[in-house]
Amino acid sequence: MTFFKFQILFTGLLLLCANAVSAQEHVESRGADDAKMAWWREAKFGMFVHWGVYAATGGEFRGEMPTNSAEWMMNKAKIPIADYKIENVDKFNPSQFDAKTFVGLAKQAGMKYLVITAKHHDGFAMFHSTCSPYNVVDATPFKRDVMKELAVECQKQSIRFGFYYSQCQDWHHPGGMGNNWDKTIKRVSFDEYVKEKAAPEIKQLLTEYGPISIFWWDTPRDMSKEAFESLHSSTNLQPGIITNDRLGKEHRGDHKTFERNIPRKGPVGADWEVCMPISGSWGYKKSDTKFKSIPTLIRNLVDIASKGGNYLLNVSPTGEGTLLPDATERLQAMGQWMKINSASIYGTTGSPFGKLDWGRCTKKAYAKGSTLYLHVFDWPEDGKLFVPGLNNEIEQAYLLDGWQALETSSTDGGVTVALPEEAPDEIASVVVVEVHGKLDITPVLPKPSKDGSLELLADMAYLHNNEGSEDLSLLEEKHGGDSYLSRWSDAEAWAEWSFTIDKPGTYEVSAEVSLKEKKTSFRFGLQGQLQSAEVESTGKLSKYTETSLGTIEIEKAGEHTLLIKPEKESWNPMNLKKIVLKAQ
Ligand code: H79
Repeated sequence: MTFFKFQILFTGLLLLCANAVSAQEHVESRGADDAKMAWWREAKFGMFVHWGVYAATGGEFRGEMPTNSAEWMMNKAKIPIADYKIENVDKFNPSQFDAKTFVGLAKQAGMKYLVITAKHHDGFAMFHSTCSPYNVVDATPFKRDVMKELAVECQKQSIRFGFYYSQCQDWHHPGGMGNNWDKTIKRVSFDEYVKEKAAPEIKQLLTEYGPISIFWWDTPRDMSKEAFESLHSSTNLQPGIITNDRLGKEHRGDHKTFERNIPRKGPVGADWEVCMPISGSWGYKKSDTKFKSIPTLIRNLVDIASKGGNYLLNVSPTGEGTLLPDATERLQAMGQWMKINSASIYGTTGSPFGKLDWGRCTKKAYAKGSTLYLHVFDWPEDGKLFVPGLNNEIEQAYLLDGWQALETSSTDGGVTVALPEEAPDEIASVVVVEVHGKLDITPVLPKPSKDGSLELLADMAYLHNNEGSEDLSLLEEKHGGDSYLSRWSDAEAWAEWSFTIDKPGTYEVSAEVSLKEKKTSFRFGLQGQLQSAEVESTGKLSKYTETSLGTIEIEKAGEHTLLIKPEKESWNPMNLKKIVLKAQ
């Protein structure tokens, strides 16, 4: 080790110690629950597990695959309770299940907590319920309380443990919500279901399974005050337990939830979590090949952390009790990345910057300065990483992988970090920048040039595509130096641009697009004022033309956001190079 490297290592260690001491005081406060939420905010990354008797047939019912997401099979195929018992409950025998290996995988991936479906909407208890024999010990050939095994193992391996419990939908109990297909059910009231099943089961889960850190409700529906109170009060059985916002309508819980979707910005002043399956289905589904790529998964984690949220990534044990190699490989790859880069994730808060062309940023703020973790997705070819708007004095900059020191230079517009030629990681390389004093960042948003026209380029867009995951196809791609929005086959995916203007007024909006099909339609404009537009074929995707979309009114000077959202019924994939706004 050269002396220089040693010095960085030494400073690094000193900083680590200093940070450990001061971290507590300087975590951004979000209110009265700071102490309770501290571990969860630090953790950032958890494993969600959907496991139930639907896995026995991999979501198939008598040779048919009724649903996108296997845990919904009973509902989608309108399976009577008696048939679900024969086809799924009686066949649930996951003899390969080993809690130690399973929890070990979560740990290897760098996950700090695990939340598992104790009971999903099908009503089947994956634990030894004392109030209903419809459970894994009493009703399946397997006869093992898998929740107990996992609870014990998580404690051994220092993984925080939590339960998912479907409190309103229960397609088995005659008072549960959701089952309108099994005509043999002799209905009782929802309150009766709560009294006989939900409340006692929840109480049992919160008293007989050791320390429970999280209770994850799902699909809130209206219920009586009494039912709500009896479910809600049971969480007091575990002091410090964290609950989500899905118990009842308008009940906020401790954190917000985003399902299968990463918000463009984290909600301000709130804790939040994105849950998402690693593949297409939550529960194990035989034919599910929609595994998200390793780059997508790692960049999702980074993206969510850069917005201040947690990532709860779901895996789906099979009917044998194991994960498919597609899942384990991905978890291990995430773990490899975390091994080197986890300091840029754990305990960080969101980015102080707007959109960064090359990737994302997370930060840790201390009394005397801040650490910025620059996650470089697109390694600059000229070796210069420009950090726009950063005015602070730079104490030191280095690569997180190997701690190689990097030169920085400050200019009026920001800081440039000189990078080595090769990216340490193809997916996300972390450049650490330590700055002195309070963060001083000038927001940099695109604004009109002197002639009053404003170009919004493809690489300046925020994409709502879950970081290029397979569920939402829309990518920003580069050809010959220019960026394009492409592969926009999914009408749920959309794009937006933030910018600032000095002069309110009417602006003409045009777009440089290409389109193979006859035409496509979408809505565009400022948030809340979207209007329809249609563009005609350009013959092929490689041929671009500039088309006028119409005019918009911008009433105030300052920051604005322009959106383009596909029209679901009449969308055909178009490529987009840029949007141009011209003052009229
Ligand atoms: O447990 C997972 C889902 O089963 C559950 N929440 C996550 C964490 C969930 N319950 N309801 N919903 C999500 C929203 C409704 C989804 C549906 Fe569908 C759309 C039900 C029927 C169509 C997805 C696609 C599930 C089945 C088919």
